[in-house]
Amino acid sequence: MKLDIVTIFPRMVEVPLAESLLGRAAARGVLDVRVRDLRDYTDDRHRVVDDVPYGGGPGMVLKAEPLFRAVDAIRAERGAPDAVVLTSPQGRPFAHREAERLSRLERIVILCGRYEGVDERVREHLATEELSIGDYVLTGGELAALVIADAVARLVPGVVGDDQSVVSESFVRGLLDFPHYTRPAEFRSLGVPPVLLSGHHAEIARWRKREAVRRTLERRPELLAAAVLDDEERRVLRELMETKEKGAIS
Ligand code: JD2
Repeated sequence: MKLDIVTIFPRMVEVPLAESLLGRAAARGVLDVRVRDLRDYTDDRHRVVDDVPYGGGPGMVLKAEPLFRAVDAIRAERGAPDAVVLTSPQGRPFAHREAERLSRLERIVILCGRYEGVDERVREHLATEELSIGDYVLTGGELAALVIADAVARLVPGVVGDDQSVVSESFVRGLLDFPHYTRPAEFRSLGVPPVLLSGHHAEIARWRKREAVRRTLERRPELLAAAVLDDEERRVLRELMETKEKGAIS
């Protein structure tokens, strides 16, 4: 996968990428990530990327021209992108489904906005999609771009060591993860659920399913509507919902 990230704060993006799993994947050649300084695509002496908003009002707006020129350069050097993602608080919610979709593309560009936002012509005529990583306001698109890059790239085959752990994990199936423990078996007098030490693989699998369903029901019940459950998980869910109802009555 070829990934280009366009920003006025390249170091803010380069450092986390280099330190993470994605840096190692890039080093092995599985991923080809390039961070581009938006100011390199200006044509004035002061490398200006922002301007005052038409219609007035506070704050500045990221200019359209440097962003269009950056994507033109990426197209020339790397081939036509399959997606040009604009990060913004107005975007569609980014979730695991979007990460999976983007992970199947060969060339992706992510544009990081700043200031009060970007010229609307970027949204309408340059970006192919607009995504938001959550309902809170950041100071710019860099952290959102890193979140998207991380979630997408780890789904590219060969980026994470074990492909199996990627397919079996939490959001793929729509349930929260079960609890994990490692050695020692007793830590500051805190134990580990005995079933995990028992060596009974079938019982361990059942316990994990039960805990995953229990946590999801307690913390994120809205996920259950879309979750793909097997017979055992459905049985456990029914059982937990019955005990919950009884608890509510008494
Ligand atoms: C951004 C800003 C509009 C006030 C470019 C914020 C985002 N989930 C998310 N929260 N915030 C962002 C985000 C993304 C890009 C920009 N700002 C600051 N914009 C109103 C402040 C500028 C995502 N994705």
